[in-house]
Amino acid sequence: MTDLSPITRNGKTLFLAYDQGLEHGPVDFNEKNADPSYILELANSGYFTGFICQKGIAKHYYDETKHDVPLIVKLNGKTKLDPDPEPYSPRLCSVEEAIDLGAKAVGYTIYPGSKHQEPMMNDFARIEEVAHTKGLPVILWLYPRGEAVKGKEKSKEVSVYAARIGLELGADMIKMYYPDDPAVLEEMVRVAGRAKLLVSGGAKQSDEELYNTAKQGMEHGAAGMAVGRNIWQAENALERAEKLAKIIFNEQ
Ligand code: FBP
Repeated sequence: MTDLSPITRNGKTLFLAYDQGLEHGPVDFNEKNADPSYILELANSGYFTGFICQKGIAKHYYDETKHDVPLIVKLNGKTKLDPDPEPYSPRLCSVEEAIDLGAKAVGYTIYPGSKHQEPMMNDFARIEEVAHTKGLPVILWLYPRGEAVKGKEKSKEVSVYAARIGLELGADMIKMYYPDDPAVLEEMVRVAGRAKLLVSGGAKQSDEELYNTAKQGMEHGAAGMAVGRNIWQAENALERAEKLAKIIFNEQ
């Protein structure tokens, strides 16, 4: 079993995600949060068990002597400029390069249902093998997409199948959207077995909505959250981080 202690607290997880500059483009940013130094300050506040970014941000901004928050390098990614409705996320970084940058874990996205799922699965298999040989936890983003699952991305059938894919492929943690139904989440957690399920933050939510997502997720078996925009786009980013940490780590 991979040692997950470097990226968990009380066995639970709260990651700050900052790969949206590649995935969505600068449209997500304002002057303050376009600056990776500001995001790393937030990530280093003590509330997070990991900071997720692409290799360029890690290379230019992450400093192991200054930042205590564990680094998680995303090994693949895509842009919104690609017109293909069947998403493909190519590999952009190796496990070895991520380790050299200081990574304590690596991340990878697969889009189950996409016509291109096979090369992503093959690539992930290689990454999983190398990372685990080196003792690094592997986090798999599983976002059902493409014509085959259109309109069913958050359905019980597809969500539960996608969660199981994470276990079958050897991920330590899987990151998925909250399915909007606690019973479906429980089923996803059940079929994911020993692969821990993390709930994604998604687009803007109010304070109450965000805390409710966290509470519901934790009550129904999730092992934590990976949040991006709902933290660093918020005026009260640190207050939100503190509150999420209390919910997730069960600290009063
Ligand atoms: P957010 O909390 O900002 O949604 O980030 C989570 C995340 O998984 C990021 O890691 C990734 O960049 C983004 O969502 C992908 O969003 P999508 O593919 O849904 O546009």
